[in-house]
Amino acid sequence: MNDRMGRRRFVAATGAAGLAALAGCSGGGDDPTPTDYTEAEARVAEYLDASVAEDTFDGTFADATGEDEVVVDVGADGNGAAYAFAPVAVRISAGTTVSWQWTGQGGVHNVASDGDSDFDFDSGDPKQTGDPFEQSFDDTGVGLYVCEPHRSLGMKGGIVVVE
Ligand SMILES: [Cu+2]
Repeated sequence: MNDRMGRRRFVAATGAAGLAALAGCSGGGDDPTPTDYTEAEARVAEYLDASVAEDTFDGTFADATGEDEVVVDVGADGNGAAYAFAPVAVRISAGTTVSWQWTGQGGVHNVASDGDSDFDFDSGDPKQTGDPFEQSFDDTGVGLYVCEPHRSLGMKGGIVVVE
């Protein structure tokens, strides 16, 4: 009987607050658990915490709301070498263009939407240098993406699009 009640209580705790708590726990450090995540931010944190190195995603979102264009470096330091996106998690306003720019470090990379991303986008074949990949995010939602060659190393990123 006690078991059953405990389980029911756990189910009730899931949702945005539950996800944020889980994301904080899996960080494993002494950092305070972020309790102020929105539901969208919790989705990004859950996606990143599953595999991205702790020194790459520290639970915070770069705030780029109100900007026309945001640059994300492809091949930034993280996940053991130049296997990260920077900023790895960013909050933008609807209508913002994200420009992924290749640093030339860490071999070849690409940008491909992944998981339960609300947006579909794909930069094409992995490359080491070349033109930026630009994508406009005109609706609110969550963008989750991965570098396919470095998926196993945790080269992933997330975007929260707010009004
Ligand atoms: Cu990569």
